Amino acid sequence: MDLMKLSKELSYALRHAPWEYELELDDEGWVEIPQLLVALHESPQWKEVTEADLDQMIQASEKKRHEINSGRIRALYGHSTPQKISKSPADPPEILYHGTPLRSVASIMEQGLQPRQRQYVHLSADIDNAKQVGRRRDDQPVILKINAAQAVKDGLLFYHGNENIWLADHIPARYIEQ
Ligand code: HQG
Repeated sequence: MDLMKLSKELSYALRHAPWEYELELDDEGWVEIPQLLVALHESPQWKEVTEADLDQMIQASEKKRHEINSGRIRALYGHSTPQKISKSPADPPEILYHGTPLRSVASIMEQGLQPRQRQYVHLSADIDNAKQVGRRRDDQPVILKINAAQAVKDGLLFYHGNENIWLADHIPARYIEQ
């Protein structure tokens, strides 16, 4: 089974278009695995998929994009559905990073980091991860440094995505350094 393809399909279903699979995400983005399997089984390429395959898909992925708990599954970050997924605030590292193309930097330094199409701004816990994220759009991304410690002191909320990814509602430009 092509686990990478399965992961992409699940990201699409659980981050962007659950209604196409007749799924409804709860407040925290969870769906019941049996319901997800019913939807997947309608497609010929996924008609054999089991919960064990979903487990294996999560294990095999180099990025932790999904999690399973008590018979439910959810995407950990990346959502664009109209109903904002609720995340519990958590304490981020003092410095976070964000990789972006040079062409976006002037606008970011003016307006701050905005979630754009997604529900949250995505930040990286280390420079390597930020580079990887930025390279999706540009070979030579700019790595912006976010003063998360100061932002927390000032009352901004951060949320945990996975071990490398932190989320925020908006990062004002005063916390961003080039
Ligand atoms: C930019 C993938 C101009 C921002 C990745 C980024 C990540 C602005 C783009 C995760 C701006 C949004 C998320 C402003 C933000 N002016 N541009 N004021 N504010 N931007 O894809 O962080 O592999 O929604 O710099 O690896 O690139 O799918 O966010 O370039 O972890 O699991 O607007 O998605 O994960 O782009 O990526 P995105 P992102 P997966």
